[in-house]
Amino acid sequence: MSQFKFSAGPWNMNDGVEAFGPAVREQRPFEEIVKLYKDLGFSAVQFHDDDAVPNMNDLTTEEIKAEARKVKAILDKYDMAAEFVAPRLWMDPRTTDGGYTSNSAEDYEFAMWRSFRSIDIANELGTNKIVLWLAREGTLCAESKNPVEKIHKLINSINAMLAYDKNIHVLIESKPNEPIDRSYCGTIGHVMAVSAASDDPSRVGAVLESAHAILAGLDPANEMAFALAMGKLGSVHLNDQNGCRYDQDKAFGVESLRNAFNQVKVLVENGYGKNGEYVGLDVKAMRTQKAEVAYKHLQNSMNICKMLEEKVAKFDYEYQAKCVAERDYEALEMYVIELLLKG
Ligand code: 3MF
Ligand code: MG
Repeated sequence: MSQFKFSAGPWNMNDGVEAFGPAVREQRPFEEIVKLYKDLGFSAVQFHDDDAVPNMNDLTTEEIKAEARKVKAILDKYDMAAEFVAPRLWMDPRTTDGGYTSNSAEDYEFAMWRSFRSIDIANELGTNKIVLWLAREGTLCAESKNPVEKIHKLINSINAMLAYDKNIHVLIESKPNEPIDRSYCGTIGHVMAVSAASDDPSRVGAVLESAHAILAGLDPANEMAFALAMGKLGSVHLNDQNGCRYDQDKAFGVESLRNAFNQVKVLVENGYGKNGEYVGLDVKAMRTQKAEVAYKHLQNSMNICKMLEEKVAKFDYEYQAKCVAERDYEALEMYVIELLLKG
């Protein structure tokens, strides 16, 4: 039994398309994904704004809300919640240069329109969480933007969202690079600073994705710990990553088990989930995976998380204290490895 409630996004059931090759599997219809997630033991679905309302750019606000209500009915049918809505700004030709930090005033307006509509969609889906993965907020050409001005612009954009809806919480998902060269919000420390500088820090928190921390050369568990220490870890995207290469979104724990153990340990020790936070996954099926079994990356990630919860429950804090008192960290390290390798 897990103490956590799990969530995943529809994009985690993908068709295998990537930068070097086309789709290799059929995209499953949305309702089928919701049913599958329910059967796998998930409690909530994560949404991009256009996962919920695909053609939203062509619709009025009222039409967008009506479409979102149809999605809510599908969630209700399977007794599933919506965890968050994230404006997918990085997909539109109007945000090639970013949204909140774009050099084009018109593109900035579009980004804000999408953000406000994301809040409308979130309200219809019954969640007050907006996630900002700031995919293109930064530069491809370092000299193309004034970074200080743009960081103020980003904070002002978040303030506008907070003002638009007094109930909404904005969670920023840090990532140091990709698809751009240099991001403005690369780590949890950056997110905490933006939160502190906002009009209502109590409503601006963080999403930590394991792979994003690794890409920044940081330890995911310590990044989670930093946000937890500030009371601002609103969600996590558990996955794994083999070093500093392309963003892999591997199944949680398959690359570095000890790292994964420490992520689960810090979440358990700090009562993560007690305020309704979900353990979100952001994992990608290998392109080689056949369509019928292209959900195992999700199932495995959840099971690995649950197995690690059991390991955390077994963790001998008395022995840890003894090792710490004797400053015998070699013994403590060996204990952790044995805990993970032995039954
Ligand atoms: C990018 C990501 C994204 C975001 C998601 C929610 C596809 O590296 O991890 O997942 O998490 O879009 O904002
Ligand atoms: Mg993610």
